[in-house]
Amino acid sequence: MSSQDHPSGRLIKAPENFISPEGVRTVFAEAKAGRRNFVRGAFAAALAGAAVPSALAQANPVPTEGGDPNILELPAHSKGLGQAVATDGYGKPSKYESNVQRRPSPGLTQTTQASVSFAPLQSLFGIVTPSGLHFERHHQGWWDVDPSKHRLMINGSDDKMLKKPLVFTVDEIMRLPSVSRFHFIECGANTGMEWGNVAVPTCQYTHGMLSCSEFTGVPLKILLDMAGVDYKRGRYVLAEGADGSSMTRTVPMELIESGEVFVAYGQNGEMLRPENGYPLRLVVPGVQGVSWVKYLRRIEVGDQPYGAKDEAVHYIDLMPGGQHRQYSSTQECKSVITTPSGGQVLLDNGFFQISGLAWSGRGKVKRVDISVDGGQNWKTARLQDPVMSKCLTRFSVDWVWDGKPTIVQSRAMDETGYVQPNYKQLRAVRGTRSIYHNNAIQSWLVQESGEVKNVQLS
Ligand SMILES: Nc1nc2c(c(=O)[nH]1)N[C@H]1C(S)=C(S)[C@@H](COP(=O)(O)O)O[C@H]1N2
Ligand SMILES: [Mo]
Repeated sequence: MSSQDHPSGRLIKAPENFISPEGVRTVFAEAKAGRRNFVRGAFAAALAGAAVPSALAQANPVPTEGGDPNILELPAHSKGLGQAVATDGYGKPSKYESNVQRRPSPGLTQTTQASVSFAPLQSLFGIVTPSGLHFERHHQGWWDVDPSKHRLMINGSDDKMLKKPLVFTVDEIMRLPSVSRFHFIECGANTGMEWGNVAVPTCQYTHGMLSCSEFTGVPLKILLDMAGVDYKRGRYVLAEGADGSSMTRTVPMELIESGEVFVAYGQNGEMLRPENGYPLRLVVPGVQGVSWVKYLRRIEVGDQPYGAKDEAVHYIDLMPGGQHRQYSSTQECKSVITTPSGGQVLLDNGFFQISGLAWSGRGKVKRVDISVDGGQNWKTARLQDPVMSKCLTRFSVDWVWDGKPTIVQSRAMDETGYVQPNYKQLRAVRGTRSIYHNNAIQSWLVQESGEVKNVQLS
């Protein structure tokens, strides 16, 4: 199909700017009662009030007669002298892109330190998340830690686990042989608000606890080898962060022996951002975000899982029948269409490129199928190179919207053959009361008005 055969559809971006700081405070104050309903209500009210003006402001229609002044009248930037080099020693995005922001979800948490901000997936291209837009999850606020004072200790749970406990400075870590790899990080609670029913309006909030970077660092195996770890005894490590949240997580030794787990200092070509764990964080590809311990200060080698608070009380899956599932760390195959997605408005019938992201904690994405009729028919999407293991993959498919209401969905498959489930399949196994590891197929309803809405098919 050629796009020339069809008029290209114009689209209004998702109105992510719609909740004022004051509105957010109000939502916080009232969020305690019936949280899910309240959050949904607040979004609906804010959308109704603010979406239309901001949407109109975004449009700059081309005049139908008299010529286009944007061409006919030379703008200042074509006539005058531009700004000097290094006006800004560290460059920033265009002022016209100021609504592309990571955002907290109103009413989700009681404090802003033990909280989360969501990456604006609907505004991003390709697979890399700009570091300043990387989602954040802090249990006790973030710190800008002085790297000259930061230390990483390697010790054993007893004398037999390793020959010699070691302490590294950041400089010492940075002298060692390094790797740079692209990986996604997804919080196990991503899409968690949607377990029971539809809760939030846009893909920033449904899927934005997801980001992807090129991380640089030293394989943890190298550090453990230097300490003379006994790999027969030491089958687990405990990773500990330096912030006040006492974040500690068990990582099985197989993952470390495979060479995949590394102690990162780099993110997208520069040092890690403070919000993301500067100066050192653990990268555990494919595993839920909580194990990617930030401000990493200690690795203890032991012979059994540690059952730390963030493994015994939090980050466990509530299963049907009152069962709990512990240590379900892998992020299973998942995908989401980012255009068109909730909160956006399609202004015309005609050609659109459907585009989105797919990922799997078990390896490469093998295939993504798209349905534009609520799951009756599926068409295989294009995967954009590079397709990398445990990394986001960008997919797209050409689509001509006939103006009728329809539901668009994406369904990813990974190289193990695992297929992303729909909500019915997922709930049959997992019930509806969990928070973590919701990887169900996302449905976006394109209404006749062109407005796109988050819906769930039962
Ligand atoms: N030290 C420390 N590490 C931490 C956390 C934290 O609060 N403190 N949060 C964890 C959780 S739950 C997630 S999802 C990821 C989030 O990483 P990000 O903030 O870089 O997106 O960091 C993990 N590592
Ligand atoms: Mo998380």
